[in-house]
Amino acid sequence: MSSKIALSVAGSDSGAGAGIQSDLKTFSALGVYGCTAVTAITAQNTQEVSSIFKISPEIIKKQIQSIITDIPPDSIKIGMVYSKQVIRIIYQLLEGYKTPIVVDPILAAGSGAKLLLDNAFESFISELIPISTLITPNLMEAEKLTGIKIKSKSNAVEAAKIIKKFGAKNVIIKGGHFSEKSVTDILLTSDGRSIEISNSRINVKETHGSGCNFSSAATAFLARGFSLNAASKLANQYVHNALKNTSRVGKGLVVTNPLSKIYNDASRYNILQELQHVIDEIHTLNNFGRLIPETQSNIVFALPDAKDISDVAGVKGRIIKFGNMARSASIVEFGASKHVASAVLAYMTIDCIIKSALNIKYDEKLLYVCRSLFEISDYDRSKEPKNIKKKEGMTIIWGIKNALVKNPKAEVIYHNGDVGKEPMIIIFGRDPNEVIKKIKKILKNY
Ligand code: PXL
Repeated sequence: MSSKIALSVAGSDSGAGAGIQSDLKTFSALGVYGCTAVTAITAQNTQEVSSIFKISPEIIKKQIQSIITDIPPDSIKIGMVYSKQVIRIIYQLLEGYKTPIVVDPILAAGSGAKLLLDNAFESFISELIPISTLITPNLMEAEKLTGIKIKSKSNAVEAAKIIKKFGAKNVIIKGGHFSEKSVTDILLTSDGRSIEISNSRINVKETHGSGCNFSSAATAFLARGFSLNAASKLANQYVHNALKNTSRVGKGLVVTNPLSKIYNDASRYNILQELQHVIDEIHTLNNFGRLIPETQSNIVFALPDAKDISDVAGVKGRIIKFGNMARSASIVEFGASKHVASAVLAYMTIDCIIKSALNIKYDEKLLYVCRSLFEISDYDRSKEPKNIKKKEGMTIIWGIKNALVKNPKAEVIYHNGDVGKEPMIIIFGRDPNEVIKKIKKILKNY
């Protein structure tokens, strides 16, 4: 099988949160064969860059030549270059080279260490920017390159236009450092259009690695043949996921996890499979139909690090009554449940071992059975503060948390309903298998 190939021309980060090490993780995560040309060796961890070792331009030239003569890349990323001699060599080798080149303008580390020497700044602008198909500065880098203070999106477009005048074909100014609720990247394309790429903001402090993740992901998507617009959008989503899954590996900055997409995709598949398995079993259970409330049932299963309902799988269209039996209305899917998924997400904020739940109807006999078999708790919807009631979808979250204050071990949580709201019982478990075992016990005693 032939692979798409990406080459990273960048510095080594011994802490592996950024640089060459991180680029290889991203290339691999996105199914691209990654090659490298190391431009400098940094001795660093999550706290500081303690030392930078220069690599001779001759060796850098040899590395790039070795790759392009035998493993021709489908795209190239240029990261830390450090000196003007290195820029010169890269320019001489890659000017006119017919492959997309993504330039990540790495000027300084998060800890402040200079990763581009002051006397290399001019060459960066006159030699590296003109060979870039796409350049990916963050706000501070765009300010430094252009001398413009970027306070608004229109300032960012203005800065992008200047960088384009320096010779970059396409410019994307990343919006992570804007102090806004959502994050908007500004892409200025080769045909002069400015496009906004928005995503919700992940609530993390300063991280190490996200810049490298973005540029290497864009490089990987370009290698795979995506258009520049598509590659930019996909890279934005990729970084969003990597930021959702940061790790504290040292005492300093947290590092992003560029492999999170692989882990997430793999666990998403397993979760759908496990859930479907249990739903098949539900279809065989006599009398399950007797447990289904008017608003129908759903069974959900959340990813271990679920953040919102898009991370929780459930039955699309819910589980419906079919005489005394039950049938699922449609397929299992992430984001298919709102109510039961919110209950699990609320539970997970207090005890993340619980990742699955099923809602059944409320009646006195069922409540009696549940009470005799399981740890149980409840909440009173009429006691819900008005400001929470007003917010769509907040009641269940408030209710579950309240019930868990009453009994932190609750496996079953119910409420008696409210005006226009059907009372309900929710059965919780670590996974759908555990939930269905509880349901079988209930059915035996009902
Ligand atoms: O995050 C930018 C970056 C890129 N490349 C190398 C680095 C850093 C930041 O520290 O060390 C080698």
